[in-house]
Amino acid sequence: MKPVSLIQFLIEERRAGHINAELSLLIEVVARACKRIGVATGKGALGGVLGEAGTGNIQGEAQKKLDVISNEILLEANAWGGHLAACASEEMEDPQQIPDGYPKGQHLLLFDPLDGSSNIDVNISVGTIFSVLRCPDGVTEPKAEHFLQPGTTQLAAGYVVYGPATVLVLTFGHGTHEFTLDREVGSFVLSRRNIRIPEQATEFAINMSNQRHWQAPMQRYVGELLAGRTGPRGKDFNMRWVASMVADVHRIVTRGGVFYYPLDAKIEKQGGKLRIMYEANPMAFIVEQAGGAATTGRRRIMEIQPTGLHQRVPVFLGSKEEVELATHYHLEADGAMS
Ligand code: AFP
Repeated sequence: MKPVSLIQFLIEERRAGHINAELSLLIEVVARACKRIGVATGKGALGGVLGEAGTGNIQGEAQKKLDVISNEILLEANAWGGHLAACASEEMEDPQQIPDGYPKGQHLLLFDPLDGSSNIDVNISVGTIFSVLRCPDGVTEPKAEHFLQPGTTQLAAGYVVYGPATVLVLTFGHGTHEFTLDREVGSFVLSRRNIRIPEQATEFAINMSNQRHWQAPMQRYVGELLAGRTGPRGKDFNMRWVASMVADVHRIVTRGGVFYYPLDAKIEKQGGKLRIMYEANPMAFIVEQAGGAATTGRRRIMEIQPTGLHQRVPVFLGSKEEVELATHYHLEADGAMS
């Protein structure tokens, strides 16, 4: 079969009526920016890009040089194309407006420019996550409140993993598709169409060092996974934790499994670890479109009405039956299962 490039795929999606020309251009621009981020991360120590930037982001987290570089690459690439009304990023407190003199479009873009960046200095996969929303009608200078739309309204979501290969995973709400970067040619090529995540899992991803802080239903659920064949689940489970969400989710999108960042006593006040607008929602959209599920442990992530641009939520995602069981244990413990 002849390879299908990302550009060809986007034309097909336009013809099928799934996206318009502006959204197609937006995705092309984001993909091009991600190729540049991939080049920057790929240089490693030789590019002088490793280590701390010496600054902190809005969440009070130390920024790596590559966090700052990746953010600038995405902002710059998207400023002039005429497809965006504004951008918002993990690295900036407020949305970034389109500079004067450039045309504005209908879309809002949110991104985590370099997720998993604490892994960069040890040469472990990192990635970019993005989500696209429609700018509300009549809004010419979008503010944070205009981005606060539930995940169900996303027009597109994707991530790029910068690993041994650079891989883009994308959804417009008509299935989840994977593209692999052909580095010689410089173009993303369709490598899997309509990905399906197996409904059952034998692999789970969680940071076990937080175990003592977890709530009782999480203790029960993971306890049963660890008990394996001799416990109530009657089968053995394997465990993986890369600590780059993109890499952990990509494993699930490739061979199934589940990913959990639950609420625990340490992070209870902040509502969770992962950010809803540019981590949880886009990943939930991608996973659901591949037949998986994504909840907070209590409710579907994409139905939450966000209240802040940098709001955090607990995240349970991946193989449907497993996420449903973990969610069931939480609701049962809350007494919500009458
Ligand atoms: P960094 O971008 O600061 O490395 O954080 C990565 C992340 O947001 C997500 O990609 C991981 O799943 C999660 O944090 C890892 O968190 P722990 O370090 O608490 O395991």
